[in-house]
Amino acid sequence: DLADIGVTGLATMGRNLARNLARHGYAVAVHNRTTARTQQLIKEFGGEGTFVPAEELSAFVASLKRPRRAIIMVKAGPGTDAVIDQLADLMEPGDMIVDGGNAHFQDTRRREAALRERGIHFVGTGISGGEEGALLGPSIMPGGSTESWEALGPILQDISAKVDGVPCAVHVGPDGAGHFVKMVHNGIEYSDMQLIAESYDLLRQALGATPAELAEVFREWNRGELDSYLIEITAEVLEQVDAATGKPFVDIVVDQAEQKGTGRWTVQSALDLGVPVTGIAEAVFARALSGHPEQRAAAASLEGPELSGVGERELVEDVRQALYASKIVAYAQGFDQIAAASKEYGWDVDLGAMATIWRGGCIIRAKFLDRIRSAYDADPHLPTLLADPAFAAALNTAQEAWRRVVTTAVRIGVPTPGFSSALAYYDGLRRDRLPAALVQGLRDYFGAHTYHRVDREGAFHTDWSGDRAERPA
Ligand code: NBP
Repeated sequence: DLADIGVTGLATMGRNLARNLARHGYAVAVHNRTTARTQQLIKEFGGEGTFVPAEELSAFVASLKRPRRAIIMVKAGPGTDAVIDQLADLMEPGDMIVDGGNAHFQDTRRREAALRERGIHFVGTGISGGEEGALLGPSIMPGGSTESWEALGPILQDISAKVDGVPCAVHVGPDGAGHFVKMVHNGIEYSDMQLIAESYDLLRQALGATPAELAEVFREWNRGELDSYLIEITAEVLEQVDAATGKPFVDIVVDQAEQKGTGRWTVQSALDLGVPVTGIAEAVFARALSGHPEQRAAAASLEGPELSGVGERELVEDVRQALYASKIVAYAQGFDQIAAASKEYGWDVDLGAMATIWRGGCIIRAKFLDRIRSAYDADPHLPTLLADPAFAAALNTAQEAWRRVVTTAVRIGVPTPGFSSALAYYDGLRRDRLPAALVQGLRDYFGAHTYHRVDREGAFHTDWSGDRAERPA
């Protein structure tokens, strides 16, 4: 019998995705470059459903029903190109190749265009939720053609996470749209984690609180509007005690945060699109700063204020509000970036639907996303999430606490780039006049770049080096 769908690349993610498919009743062809992994899957989990193992890629392709549906789950990069080439040579027009790895969306656009020439559907698909999500239900963000979504959508929705019965999988848009949205998801994840880390750091330094006490604070926060997977696991990580030393786990971990690159990609793309994703950028840079021990050692003797025991208990609620407000800003920026890319590449992404599919399965899953969905339901053309009445009300409530938190952090010398830059963005966006007027004036002075007037149409230039009279440009 022929398989309904196939998975090639059976490391952590591919293996669990194949099992998820089999558990949902699909006959799954399985293949891996190194055959031992395929054999291991059949040996350990063969009883979970119908697997059709293949040693050679040609046998794998031959075992698929037409039109063929093959999911690639290999390490992103040149390996993916190699596997796509091999698969495409074995396939026929109308067949579908799904790349479930973390590819860069520009690679996905290139691959999609090349395969489209050959009549093969290439479906770059963001999959979030890590190992557990792949097995129990991830959030799935497929790009590619509408025809491919018709053939793949029901299967992907079947194996995805569900929230209130709604699958966390929708067709994001053509070509690279799925991988783009997955990239921004990861960027937002960076920002969420940075804001959590700043909250922890500030409360620990200002109150002299222990990690175990702070675990309780996060647990409490998880009962309110901050309810989310990342806040929940923060409590678990903070209360963990190292068995070897008896110290808090967080104190025995080297304080250098690593990154695989999707946060950096998000910021690079935002720079190209001209979208200020300051929350994500600060999170990426904070990790980069942590990763320079030689500079940190060289700067360690620089002076700062006294650190500990200077805060009041009210600071806990203030920090909660600052975290929530900064989170709204970071998401607003991330959604702006998706909107800008959607326009640039003609994707027509439904922003509310993105909030919907991130509610379950993925790392940034949170109650909060329901609010974002409601905001776009109420106004699909919302210029910024900050202007949604519910978010505006939340920001108005939080802004005083947010300022106190940033002030306290500056006063005691605890770096809070996430909180501070989010507040600066908030203040920048709400200002009626920005000093950009002066910047533009300077540009006209040294480079004759011209300016527009507030009271008349047209571009103007002042003859700065001559009579300083204004002329139409
Ligand atoms: P890895 O990213 O560790 O990749 C290992 C797999 O790639 C193995 O099956 C390996 O085959 C195969 N492979 C490589 Br490497 N080069 C190959 C080549 N030239 N030809 C054929 N196969 C090749 O696996 P993973 O952690 O399961 O992740 C898979 C994808 O999913 C990645 O793109 C990752 O970014 C993405 N992703 C991962 C997570 C996560 O939480 N881990 C979450 C979301 C997305 P071999 O067995 O023969 O060496």
